[in-house]
Amino acid sequence: MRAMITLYTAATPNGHKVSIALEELALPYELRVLDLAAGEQQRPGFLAINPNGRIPAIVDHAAGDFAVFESGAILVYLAEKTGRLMPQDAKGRSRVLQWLMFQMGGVGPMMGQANVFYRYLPEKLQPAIDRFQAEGRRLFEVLDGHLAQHEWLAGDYSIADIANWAWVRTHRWSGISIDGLPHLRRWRDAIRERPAVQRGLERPPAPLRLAQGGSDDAQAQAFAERARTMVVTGRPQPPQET
Ligand SMILES: N[C@@H](CCC(=O)N[C@@H](CS)C(=O)NCC(=O)O)C(=O)O
Repeated sequence: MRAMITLYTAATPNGHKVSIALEELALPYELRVLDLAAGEQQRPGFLAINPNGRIPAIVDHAAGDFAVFESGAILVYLAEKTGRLMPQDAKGRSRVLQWLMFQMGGVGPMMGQANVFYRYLPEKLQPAIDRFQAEGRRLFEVLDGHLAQHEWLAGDYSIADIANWAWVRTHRWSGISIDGLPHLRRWRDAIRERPAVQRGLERPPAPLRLAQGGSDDAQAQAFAERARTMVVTGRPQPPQET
């Protein structure tokens, strides 16, 4: 039987946000894992689902094959579809959206650029590395300050926690320390314990070293090499549609 939802994804923080949410919501879904270094995200078939040529994206077969792209928009769609992981009153919903936007406009882009300049580009542009790592650290301090007073980012555990957590867990890969941020660490550890989160990180499996930040083992080097190919070529040639 066909799953309710198809998730187009890869083993990245933005992809894992959605697989974790789907696991938390216990929605039946199937994975289509795209090879980003090979440019599968630029195939016409996928561009019809996400014209931006990026993962993640979903197609909801239970809603007339409705396609959604942008990880934040997907999380909101899933929360609204199920009435879970986000309150329905205006203020509660707004609190969740504030911390979701904080991740989408801040944590994700800053850590993403830190990864590009710190890990992937062959040239080491130190001012760029410093800028993105410092801004990432500043955002972590904002999270830590808020979590000093609150168990979760916005009321109960929500899509805002999932979105931020999927990036924060990879802080070592971006070269950004969480030393001296005990509340962020407490929250990071608590979310990591959730069975649905652990299942979501397996779909597809997170590269071990992405979270641990080591660069000296073969797995980390292979991951960085593939990401470098994608960043340097900018727009990989799409393989033949199959
Ligand atoms: N704002 C987008 C970002 C999506 C994004 O950048 N996805 C990356 C993987 S995390 C990707 O597909 N990269 C492929 C490429 O750069 O060609 C979202 O949150 O969905």
